[in-house]
Amino acid sequence: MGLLLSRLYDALSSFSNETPSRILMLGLDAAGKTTILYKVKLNETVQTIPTIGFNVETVTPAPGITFTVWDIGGQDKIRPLYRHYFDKTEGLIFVVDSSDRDRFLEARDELFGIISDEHMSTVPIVIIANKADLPTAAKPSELIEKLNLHSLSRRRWFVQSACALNGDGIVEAMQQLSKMIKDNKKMISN
Ligand SMILES: Nc1nc2c(ncn2[C@@H]2O[C@H](COP(=O)(O)OP(=O)(O)OP(=O)(O)O)[C@@H](O)[C@H]2O)c(=O)[nH]1
Ligand SMILES: [Mg+2]
Repeated sequence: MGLLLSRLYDALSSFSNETPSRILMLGLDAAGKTTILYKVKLNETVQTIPTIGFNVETVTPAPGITFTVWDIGGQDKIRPLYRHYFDKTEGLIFVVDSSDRDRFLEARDELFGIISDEHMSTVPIVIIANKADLPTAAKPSELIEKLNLHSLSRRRWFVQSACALNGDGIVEAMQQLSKMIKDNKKMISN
């Protein structure tokens, strides 16, 4: 009965007029951000080209969760523009190509640069360890170490292994982010 009620609640809340949470999806170029966005939006694996500027879509990855996701191009020339999108962000999805070990340091520096901004100081983060289908992909535990994530004290974060091509792990990542955003709001309102 409890399960039935909670499913009913989820179904009803998916029709609610609740304002979508504002989510930023960032990460180095070619990490897979745009592929993830359109997998969630269209349930299709789209052919992408490098994003110059941004894509923005409102998505409902699971019942009761509505996000407006801003996917900003990750090329180094564009990254200085990130800060213009920070204000009022409620959650950060940071996408990493988990097979590209040569760029883990660059990804780490980029992530820590983003979250050092005052507008991002309490924003929860889901790190998507993307391209988990590739044989050389690092496991979340390796990524946690290489990205020095344990140093993120007093902030909610979670690492989700995923493959944007077939969608594995993407809904789970969004559910985790939604949960952390709700927990953050509860904490702030208490
Ligand atoms: N094998 C594999 N390839 C992926 C996966 N996700 C994305 N790709 C590929 O990675 C390449 C880059 O993907 P994009 O989604 O364009 O990357 P992006 O992060 O949006 O890149 P920018 O727009 O330049 O910031 C494309 O060729 C995708 O097909 C994945 O999970 N596995
Ligand atoms: Mg892109």
